[in-house]
Amino acid sequence: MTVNPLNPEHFEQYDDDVATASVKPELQPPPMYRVIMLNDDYTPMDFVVEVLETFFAMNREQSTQTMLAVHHQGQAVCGIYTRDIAETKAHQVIQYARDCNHPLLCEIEKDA
Ligand code: TYC
Repeated sequence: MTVNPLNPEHFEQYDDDVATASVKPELQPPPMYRVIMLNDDYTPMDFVVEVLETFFAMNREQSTQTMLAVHHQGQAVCGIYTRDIAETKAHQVIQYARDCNHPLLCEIEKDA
């Protein structure tokens, strides 16, 4: 960035003959990703509720409502995270479901 000596945020310190400017770093919040759970005809409802409680820290009420939203609408957002965390959660859910012989799937998409 350009240092503007008239901008009070660009605070100047003088050390003998040398002027240095300390400026706030310009940080952007990281892009966020939704983890989306998909409906299927075979995964038992109580298994989906257990998954939502285990991987998305939902209580029984939240996980039941989310499971029913997926069941009736085809999909629902179960959490919004930074990219690495969203990818990890989606992989963990798919692997756990696979280990339990259920076809449950999750995907991720960039948040608006
Ligand atoms: N549709 C499934 C059933 O009738 C239940 C289900 C809900 C499956 C949500 C997947 O993400 C899901 N057993």
